[in-house]
Amino acid sequence: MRDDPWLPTSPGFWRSPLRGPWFTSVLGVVLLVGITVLFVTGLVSYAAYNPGLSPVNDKTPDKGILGFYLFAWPTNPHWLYRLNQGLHVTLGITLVPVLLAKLWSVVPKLFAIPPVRSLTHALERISLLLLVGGGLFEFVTGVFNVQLNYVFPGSFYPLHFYGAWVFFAAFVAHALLKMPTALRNLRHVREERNDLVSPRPAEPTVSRRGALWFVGGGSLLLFATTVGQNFDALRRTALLAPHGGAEPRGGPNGFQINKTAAYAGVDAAETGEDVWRLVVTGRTGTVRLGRADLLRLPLHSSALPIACVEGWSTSDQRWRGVRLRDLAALVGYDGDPPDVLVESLQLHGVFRHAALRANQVADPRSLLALYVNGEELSPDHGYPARVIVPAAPGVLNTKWVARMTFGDL
Ligand SMILES: Nc1nc2c(c(=O)[nH]1)N[C@H]1C(S)=C(S)[C@@H](COP(=O)(O)O)O[C@H]1N2
Ligand SMILES: [Mo]
Repeated sequence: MRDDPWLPTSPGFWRSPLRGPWFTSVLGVVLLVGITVLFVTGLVSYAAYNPGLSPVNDKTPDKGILGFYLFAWPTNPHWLYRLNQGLHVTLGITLVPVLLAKLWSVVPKLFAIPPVRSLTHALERISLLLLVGGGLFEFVTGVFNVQLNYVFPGSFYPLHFYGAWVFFAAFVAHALLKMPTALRNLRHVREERNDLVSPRPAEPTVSRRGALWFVGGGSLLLFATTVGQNFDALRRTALLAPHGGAEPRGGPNGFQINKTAAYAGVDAAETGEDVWRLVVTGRTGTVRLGRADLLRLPLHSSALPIACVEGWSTSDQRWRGVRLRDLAALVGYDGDPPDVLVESLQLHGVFRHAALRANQVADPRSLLALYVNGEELSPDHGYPARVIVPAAPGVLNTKWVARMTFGDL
């Protein structure tokens, strides 16, 4: 039965002459570098939410020891999140063909019998299960979040965060175990016999190098149709990105929109000059400001991008509005502003509110914006007022702001 070539448990069943230590090792080394970068940029991206600041930003229970590294997210340089997240998402998508090819190259091992030969072998197989399962899980949740526009509202972060730690732990163990073999395989292009090499290989239809070019070509194609979502001039080339394609409209407000006012259930009846009031609360009580009141405060400009966790971003837009720290000063915080909870007119949805840390409030470029690129905000970009903070992920830039509560959260 063991040698019945009709069963996947038989080594003779797997006939591709491409499989072998060299092919697997090349892909492994590419993933070693790529996945390490994905892991680091992913952890950094998670920190950017200030997840420890308030359950409003992130509800991951018991980040516990896995959250040991979290730090107060800085506001400099102002493109920090844009770069980090652009790298994370673009690289993740680019590596999909490499991951699939790597899994294909070792798939006979999945069917090897006996499934477990010894205790060490059992441990190795469990770590492989975590590695393959964890890897697929991270790539699938990541791609779904990007493509389907937050299919897991609120639960994506904990899933992707815990998954990343499980995956990376298995990945490190695997890399340490296999590194010496991989390096040896890369030096001796001549094939050693191992259990990846088919005992009765079929006629080759493509060389190993040709197959690698094929995988690399797939990666290049994905890269070329994704990376453009981070650059206004290239956006049209981002065919595979949900926020690629043409700009939404022309004009000053003609840049990417995450959720429209209609989607958020915010309608014109709530945002008109005579109904909308911004309610600001702090140490000295509450003040209510209409748009005309805000316009009488000192207005400032800052050039800042919108950079979404989904991996798309805009170039710098010119925002104009009231400094967050000036609003804090109105309710009793002169000089040293505290954290703030920002709530919007939107009644449902995880992004209807966000917490900002004191350093973000204090930055002179952080605004409650009323204008963008010389024009009033459009309804979809958050009219009558939205937050914009340097270096922060898009979700912290709350649109249709209704209420700001200053004080240590
Ligand atoms: N009230 C509210 N604010 C919000 C959101 C939302 O859904 N509701 N989406 C956020 C997200 S995820 C992003 S990326 C930015 C996008 O801003 P834009 O649509 O103006 O480009 O808005 C943020 N502000
Ligand atoms: Mo976003």
